[in-house]
Amino acid sequence: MSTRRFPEGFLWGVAAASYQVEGAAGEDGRGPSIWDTFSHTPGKVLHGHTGDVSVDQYHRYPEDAALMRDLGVGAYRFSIAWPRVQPAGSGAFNELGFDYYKRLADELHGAGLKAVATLYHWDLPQALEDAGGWPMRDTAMRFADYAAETFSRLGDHIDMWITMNEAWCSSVLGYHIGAHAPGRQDRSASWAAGHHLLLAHGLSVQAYRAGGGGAAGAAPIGITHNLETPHPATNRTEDAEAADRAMDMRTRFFLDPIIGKGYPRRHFDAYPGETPPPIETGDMETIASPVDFLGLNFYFEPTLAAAPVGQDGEVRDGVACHPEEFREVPTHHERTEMDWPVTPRGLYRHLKRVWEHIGGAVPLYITENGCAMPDELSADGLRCHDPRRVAYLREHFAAAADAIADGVDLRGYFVWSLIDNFEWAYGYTKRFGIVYADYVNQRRVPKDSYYYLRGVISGAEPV
Ligand code: IFM
Repeated sequence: MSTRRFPEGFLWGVAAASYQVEGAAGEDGRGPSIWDTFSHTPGKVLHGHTGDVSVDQYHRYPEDAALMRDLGVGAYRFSIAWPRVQPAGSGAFNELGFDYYKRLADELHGAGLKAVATLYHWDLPQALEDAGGWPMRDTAMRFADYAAETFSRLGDHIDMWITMNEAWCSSVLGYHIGAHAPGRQDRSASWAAGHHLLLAHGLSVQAYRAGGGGAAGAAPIGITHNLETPHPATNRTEDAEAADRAMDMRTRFFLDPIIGKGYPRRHFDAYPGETPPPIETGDMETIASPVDFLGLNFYFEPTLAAAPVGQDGEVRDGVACHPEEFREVPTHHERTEMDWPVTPRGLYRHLKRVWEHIGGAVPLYITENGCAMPDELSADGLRCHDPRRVAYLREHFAAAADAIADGVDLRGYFVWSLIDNFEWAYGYTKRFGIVYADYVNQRRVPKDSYYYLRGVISGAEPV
């Protein structure tokens, strides 16, 4: 029997994000976001799915809070939809939007949970995208205003703040690859977007420290990244170098400025025809404003090999080219419905490497971890057996416990997700929840993984 333990006070939680679960897209004065526009554009999201209704958490949050109370978690990580509280992204704020998040936080507190709020989980007000979006510096200024107002209106209700979720996705998937809203394809624009997302983070931390945090201004504030610490496919030097190069955009670009190390310049040098991010005097100091913790979203550890530089689809000497000198190689690992490899020991390595990279400067939280599996309801409709998710969680929990035992200051772990939801460009085709969502009648059915997590939290299940 395993003797692994999580420390006293370890914060267990579940996570979700506004556009993925709230629905109520046109209610109570909410403005349109880039994800409304994107999902309503034919061909952008599988089957034309949208977040218009989703799992209707906007109306069903009491039921979801009760599920979390019975689960025994200490916190719910949700996000605030910027266009719900400031419909046009500048100018007037919407009282009804703030009211919703107050009700949600009160319900969570009543259920014995902490309210962990993310200020930006990708739903940029459409009006700001119309004005140029994240590649424009002004968007960071608008975010700082939105953040300051939100701190002062909701400060008494929120126990922990996260400024940004996965700025890599917003900048690279949104402005370079185009698979996410707003669907643009321009690498220089994505670098500018990345810089402005980080600047927006730094400005909002400064606003918070300057006293915008309300009575609860003592709540910790941090940022969540989906960093990658890839594994080289072989021990050949070129593969090790490729794995290291991949860390420039995926990890160093987003993490190093936060810890005061600036951008990895060699990354921009590798693309001489393109424009590096537009950095103004003082920006790097702003971005490096001290945070209280770093949130990490971890799903898998990629295995990378060197690849000849070329366009996607180009093949040279029998090897597929890649625009960035590295390619992901197939491995023996089990794969999830997202076609992501299941690499729990990769989580151990990731935590250790990030912890060493930041020199132990701030505590870590796993703010997302989970998997999409082919879940189905039992014949009687009362259960959902998801043994592969249970195994996935068990192995990742073990890896996290081992990292703690080996010196990493990991303070909490949020499973993604509380409930099946809108998985961005995949619509509702990927189920990440530990609670099954019946999208026809909005019935919630806890999966076996829900009961497993409950056992881990109560101590009944060994890790
Ligand atoms: O659903 C997403 C979430 O919004 C951000 N992190 C990854 C999850 C799974 O793809």
